Amino acid sequence: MKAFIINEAKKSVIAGDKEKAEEVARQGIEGGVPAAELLNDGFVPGITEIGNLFEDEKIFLPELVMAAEAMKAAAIICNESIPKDEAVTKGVVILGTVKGDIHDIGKSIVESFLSASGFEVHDLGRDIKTETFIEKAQEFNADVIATSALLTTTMGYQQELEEVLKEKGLKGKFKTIIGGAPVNQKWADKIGADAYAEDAASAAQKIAEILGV
Ligand code: B1M
Repeated sequence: MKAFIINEAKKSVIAGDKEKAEEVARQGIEGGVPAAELLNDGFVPGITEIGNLFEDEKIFLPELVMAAEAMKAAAIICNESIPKDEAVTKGVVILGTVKGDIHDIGKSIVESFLSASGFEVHDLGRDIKTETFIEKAQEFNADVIATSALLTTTMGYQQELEEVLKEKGLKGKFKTIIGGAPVNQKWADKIGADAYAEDAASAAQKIAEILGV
């Protein structure tokens, strides 16, 4: 049953079938399949395959958009099923996708994992300017600024954030963590980010590590 649901999840995203993806997500959650498994083993491999087909020009933007809509709808249902831990606050995190970048599916999964792990998360959304990350970090007295970038053309804004924080003398005040498909530890080291996380679960672990909580 579980293997069937997970396979259906993958197929629904590849088919760009939003209604089916929502139905499979609900069935999976109600049937006791953990949201993380539904996402990691079903929906995410589906959207990854679509990304590869798009890169190889075997499908085009309309199909990519339809698959993304199916993926996003399913991710919303999975994310909602992840319980938020409001009893404790391990730290305040400002989260968003950087300027010029509208990819937000992975960022929203990160939000769910961080909230479930006891962090107070202020998700600014996508296409967020460097100045806005800093203003919001000051407004909410944040511990961490967490940025997602999915494009090689936008990951430079993660570097800009480090530079502006330094210029403003705020580099030590706010820790930074970066993520997103084209990003890696080497990039984090190069730009001077405090941490890099490959996925949503490790984002929660890495933030706990850098804050020592
Ligand atoms: Co776009 N896109 N896209 N896209 N898209 C990519 C990124 C691409 C790799 C596809 C490809 O060609 N193979 C390619 C980028 C190439 C490059 O930069 N070199 C690409 C392109 C080119 C584009 C457009 C330029 C296409 C066009 O218009 N011609 C355009 C850009 C728009 C813009 O941003 N300005 C575009 C548009 C879109 C859609 C709108 C159709 C849609 C996004 C919808 C949305 O997000 N609301 C979309 C999608 C869906 C993808 C792919 C297929 C899937 C992304 C995704 O959601 N993955 C993607 C291919 C790919 O990545 N394989 C692709 C699932 C998600 C769960 O994973 O986001 O990686 P991910 O998040 C993971 C980890 O990365 C990590 O944890 C998450 C969960 O485990 N993580 C963090 C993410 N952020 C983190 C932050 C952290 C820590 C971990 O701490 C802060």
